[in-house]
Amino acid sequence: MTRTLRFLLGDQLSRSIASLDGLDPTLDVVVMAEVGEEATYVPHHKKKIAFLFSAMRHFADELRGEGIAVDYAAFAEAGGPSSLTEALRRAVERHRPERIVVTEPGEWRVLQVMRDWSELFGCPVEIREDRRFLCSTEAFARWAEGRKDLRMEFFYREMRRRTGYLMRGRDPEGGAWNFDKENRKALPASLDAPPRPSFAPDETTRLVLALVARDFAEHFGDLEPFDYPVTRADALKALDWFVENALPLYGDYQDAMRQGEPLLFHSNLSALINCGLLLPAECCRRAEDAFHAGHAPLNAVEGFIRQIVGWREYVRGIYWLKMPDYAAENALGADRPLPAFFWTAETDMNCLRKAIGETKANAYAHHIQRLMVIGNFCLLAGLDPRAVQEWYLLVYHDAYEWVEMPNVVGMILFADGGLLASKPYAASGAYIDRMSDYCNGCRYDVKQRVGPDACPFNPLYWDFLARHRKRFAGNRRMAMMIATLDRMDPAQLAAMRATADAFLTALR
Ligand code: FAD
Ligand code: DLZ
Ligand code: SF4
Repeated sequence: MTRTLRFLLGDQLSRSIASLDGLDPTLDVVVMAEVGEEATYVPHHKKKIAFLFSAMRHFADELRGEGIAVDYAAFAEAGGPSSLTEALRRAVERHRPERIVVTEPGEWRVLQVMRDWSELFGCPVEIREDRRFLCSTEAFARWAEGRKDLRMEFFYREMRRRTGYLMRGRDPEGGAWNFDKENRKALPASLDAPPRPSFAPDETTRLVLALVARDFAEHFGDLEPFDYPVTRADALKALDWFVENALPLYGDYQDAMRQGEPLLFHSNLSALINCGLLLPAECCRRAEDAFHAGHAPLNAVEGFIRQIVGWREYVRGIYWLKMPDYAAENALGADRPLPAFFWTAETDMNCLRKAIGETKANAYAHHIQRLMVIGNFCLLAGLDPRAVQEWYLLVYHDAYEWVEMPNVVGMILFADGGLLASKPYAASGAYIDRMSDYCNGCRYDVKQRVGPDACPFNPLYWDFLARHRKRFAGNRRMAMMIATLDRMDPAQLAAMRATADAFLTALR
């Protein structure tokens, strides 16, 4: 007899996840399933599917190693369960449980489905809080209630107080909450990024790689080489490596970009945290310990902790606060389809060629590539928010709607009209030139603003400001840019706008 079925989703691979609380190995069964619907509701990058299926299989083996019964459905195109609901229906028929226990899912879409399960299966379904997050959706809603301004910075301070990270009593370590001003250095040519550890595929991963090559051949991205950690033990090694080798310079060069160096000093831990192999709290604690041990400076550790207890928790709060309407936001009325080079990386714009090419190869790009290169282009070119959301959700190994959507809708596209960002993250080519070496290898000239050789970011930037002048005129943080726009020689502005128009018309 089975007392409780505990259904674990592919991004819930933590031994301390709430749905495993109170598990009785003599009576309970854990259910896990690789299903086509989750892999194809957007056609995820091949590496993301391989990573998750392999991590799921390893996690199931670890549970079995503890003597826990796991009913695992491996992916099968014919005959296998096609959806989470179908997988659970079959498991309920097999085990006839007294109840089902799950942890709340990361996506609104899945929560709607989960809420129907009890009636569908005639069995009580308990949906438990996802305690991996340091702020529950209810606590976030309480924080947001009645506030006019939902800026991340205010939320972050409260999270610092609540968690105690980098606090001295009631005051922040170092006398300030945020050391971002120190975190915008350009990378010196003489400084090399530290070599990364590689995690060679074992037999389980090799089987998954063969499956993905066969059944998801049409999906975006390169499947191999694949060297990602897929177990808790290897994820911990990746965290150790980061804290030891990259964290000390993480802050200084957080915004820098270099050709051929996709990671620089970034952690590459997001996919591991999001699927449960690492806990956000343990990553912050490790970074904080490195600060107290004198191994990493405050600007690096504060910057890293802010990304996790600040941005990561904040975007999740915004997602659950604003869904389902958030998905359809389009405050700037953008409607241009994605250009073909988003899938091929074949463009003369070197920064985009590199950032999209690395995305295709690695299912990863670091934050500034996502925000200030690809995102900046999406904003300035007026790309359709729904198409941009889908692209970001399918190309990155760490992408789930709860984190992807606010970053796209709020952070890069300003499609929520300024709920998340106080001003759009719009920049001309000069920003990319300052923070990277991309412009050296580009067929466009970053100094030019007009004509066929002008860096497209320059005319697009001014055209964007001119197009939305009325909306941004009232925004204090945009005052300088609007004043520069207003002072511009009308003939020069017209020439730039014609250059932008010619570029956009030629986009396919
Ligand atoms: P690091 O620079 O080492 O940062 C440390 C950790 O902080 C990350 O692992 C991540 O957990 C967290 N973090 C940093 N920035 C953010 C942020 N803005 N929002 C949430 N968490 C953050 N991150 C995802 O995990 N999944 C996504 O689908 C995703 N989509 C994004 C889409 C856009 C348009 C943008 C601008 C950002 C997106 N991010 C997303 C946030 C961020 O770019 C990635 O978390 C980061 O690049 C992952 O690399 P890393 O682990 O090396 O990060
Ligand atoms: C992303 C993903 C993929 C590709 N495949 C599966 C799967 O086969 N089975 C599963 O349980 N979960 C998968 N996931 C993760 C889910 O999409 C994720 O749990 C939901 O989007 C909620 O965050
Ligand atoms: Fe990108 Fe413009 Fe620099 Fe080319 S010149 S790499 S398009 S910013």
